[in-house]
Amino acid sequence: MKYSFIILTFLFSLTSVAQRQVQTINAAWEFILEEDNKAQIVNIPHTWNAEDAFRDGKEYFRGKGTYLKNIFVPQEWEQKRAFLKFEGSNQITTVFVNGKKIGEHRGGYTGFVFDVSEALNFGQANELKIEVDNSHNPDIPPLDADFNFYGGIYRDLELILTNAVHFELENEAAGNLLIKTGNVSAESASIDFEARIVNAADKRRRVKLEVNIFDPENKRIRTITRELNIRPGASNKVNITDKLQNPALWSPDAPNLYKLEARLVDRASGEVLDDFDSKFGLRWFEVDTERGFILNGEPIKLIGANRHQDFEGLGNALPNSLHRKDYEMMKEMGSNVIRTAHYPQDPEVYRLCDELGLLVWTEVPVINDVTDTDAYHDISLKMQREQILQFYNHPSIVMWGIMNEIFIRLVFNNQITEEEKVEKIRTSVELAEKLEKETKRLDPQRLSVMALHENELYNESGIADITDVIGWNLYFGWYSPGLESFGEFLDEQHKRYPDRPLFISEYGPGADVRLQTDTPLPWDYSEAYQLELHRSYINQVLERDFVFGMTAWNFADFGSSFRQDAAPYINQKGLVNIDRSKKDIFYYYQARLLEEPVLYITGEHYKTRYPKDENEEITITVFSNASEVTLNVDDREFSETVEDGIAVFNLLLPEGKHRITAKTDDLTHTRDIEVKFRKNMLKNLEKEPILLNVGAKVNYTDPVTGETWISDQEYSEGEFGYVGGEVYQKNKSKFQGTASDIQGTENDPLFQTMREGIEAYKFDVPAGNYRVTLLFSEPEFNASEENIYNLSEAQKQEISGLRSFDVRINGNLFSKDLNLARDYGRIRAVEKSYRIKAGDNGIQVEFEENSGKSVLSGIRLEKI
Ligand code: GCB
Repeated sequence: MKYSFIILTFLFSLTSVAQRQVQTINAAWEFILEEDNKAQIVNIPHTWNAEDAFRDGKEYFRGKGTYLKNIFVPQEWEQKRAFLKFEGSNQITTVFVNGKKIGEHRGGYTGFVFDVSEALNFGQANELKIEVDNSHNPDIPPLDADFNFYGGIYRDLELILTNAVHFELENEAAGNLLIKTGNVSAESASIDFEARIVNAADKRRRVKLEVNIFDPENKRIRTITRELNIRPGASNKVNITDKLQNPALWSPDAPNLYKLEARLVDRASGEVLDDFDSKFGLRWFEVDTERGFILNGEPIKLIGANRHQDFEGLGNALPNSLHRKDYEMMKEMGSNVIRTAHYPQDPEVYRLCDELGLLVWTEVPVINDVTDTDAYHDISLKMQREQILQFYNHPSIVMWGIMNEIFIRLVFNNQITEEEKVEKIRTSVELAEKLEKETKRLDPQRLSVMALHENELYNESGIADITDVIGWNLYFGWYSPGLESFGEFLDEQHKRYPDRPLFISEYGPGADVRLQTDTPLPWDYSEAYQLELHRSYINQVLERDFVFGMTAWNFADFGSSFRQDAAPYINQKGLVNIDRSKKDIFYYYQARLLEEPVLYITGEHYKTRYPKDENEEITITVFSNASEVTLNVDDREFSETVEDGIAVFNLLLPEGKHRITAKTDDLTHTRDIEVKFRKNMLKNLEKEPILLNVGAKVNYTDPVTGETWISDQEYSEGEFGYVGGEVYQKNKSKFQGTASDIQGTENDPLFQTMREGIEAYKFDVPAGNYRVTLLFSEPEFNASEENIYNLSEAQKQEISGLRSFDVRINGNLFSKDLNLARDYGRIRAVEKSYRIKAGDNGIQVEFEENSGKSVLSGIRLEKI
């Protein structure tokens, strides 16, 4: 054997009870990544992309990883059946036992089970080898998406031991047995339990199936038995139906759960051969365009969030406790609905949604594009079957999603011919029809749904008419202009398709807690703009009964390797950060959604304010669901009425520290803030440097140093500021600045925004010694990763021609022919400090262009 193994011995007590044994085998696997071929010991849940997806962007490793482990198999197992159960492994998983291939599973988001019994050697060590491959595969969804396809066995791995006679495990349901509930009303509910029993022994077995049902108080309310004779090698299906009177209904407010326990008993010996249990819930629902979503006869507006399954530092390999934390937080936020975008999530997730009372839209990862092959279509269907069968019993699930934005690649592909386009549409519509049919065949009761992006093609192609309901992913106020256009779009859709129940499956802007302002704008990544957009969307949905709900994009920031937002490789549309610390907007949802009193002064990341002087107001925003909020600032008191969960206080405050206390009848919340006047900054230079976020309208706070780089300002006499130039905007993008991963810094937003063509930066300081630090980065040159010395003459010429300027401070030429691209390379943070002796004319930093335009990203002035 090539590698040294850790031998694991399982200590089963096989003598007394002989029913099913389930245990995780997560610990200490030897792991080798194809890329480096070095062995290491890892624990499952595991991914090999937890770091590189956030470091290397699109280049994160997609390929093969191999997991190895030796397990000791006792002689007693010879009479048993042994299974490996994967809750999820991305994306092709191949299992070998003692060198023999057992099977392969394709698809990274659903569970699967392999029967390994025949390959085991008893009374000795057995080698388990699991190969996992997350390479791009044109036949496996997702083909392309705005999230990372982290490779590895990233959910729990279990070893299951059963008797020869057992409930079926090795099928698409991965061991789940279906509990179908029907005709649910306040008076009664019918239950149909479907068990499939396998006899892997070589003789006929006489068994008894015993089913017990427990009510939400855990009181046994039913015992039903069936006697069966099962031929060797056969699998028998048994249905047990029952009717319950006056059921305790399941709902977000009262998530009542029943439990079903099934046991297989040997009729001769009385030995328990296998067991299965599952919770289930009783509720009914419908949706219509007039009254919205109706749960147990009552209309309920669905408001919540989407959720991706990754976490800072862990990729997608989360312990159950972190899944739990997310869902508890979403409940705490006031959500009653969750979309598990864009794929089935950990089984723990659905259990939690049942327990917490969160309605669920869960979907298969058929997203952005479709491959026109049988293989692709078939695996999409298989994924949907696995999803439905594995999570069938969860009362929280109300919608099965079949696709997300399936035309988005097509729409943005300008290389595609008209003919190819027609073919793409045809295969996508065909797949949607097949998925719809399969979904309804397996579960006629729940709603089918697909999510669309803002494009007419969904209507024209007819794809939007396939599922029961439609979800629109709408980004007005972000990718498309105008917050109000959101409602107009919905009204227009409703007018044209009055019978289509609509849901807003995604909306939201990027927001980075390091960026703050009182005067927000789209694409400034400020928390204030995030509030503006969410407020407007909630209002516009609440005004429209034909929209039955909405889920914000996204609950948490998540990894996306191609993204170049304010924080590179992270989609920052989260209501909480990727480490789950809360953004202010989280509390806003509480104020809008919770019944219990809420009061929160915003600005957890905005504690220092920089008005010009005592005549410029600062804004204190308070969230509450009371009708009025009182604010005590030092010894003064203000009152404001609450509108849409917000009380806005525009205050003139003196310089210094202030304690702010907000009060409602029920609650008090206090926050300390500090006010610093810009007009006094030059005077205060002895104590504190001036830091400017040049070319930006937002303040940037460096979380490591705690320093704030204040928004830029134009020079006026006696003050400081820029002269000339304009805010840099790359390729007319919406984002002001260059949305890039700036090399050599964690302070990307500071270097992403800049002023171009700037003539000077001036500070009217008194005479003295100063240090001026200039922050630059070349925004244009980001095509080549090449080492500057390897470039061809032509490339060198091109770079040299980009921009060159001289930096002169108080008349002294400090930097001649500063050529950022040539001297430092692509989008890289460059800081240069200069010591200055200022006379009576203050400090003037001048930029003289030799070719192209000058740029400046930031400036720091210190007295020394
Ligand atoms: C969408 C996609 C989602 C993206 C999101 C965004 O419409 O469905 O996967 O992450 O937009 O942030 O652009």
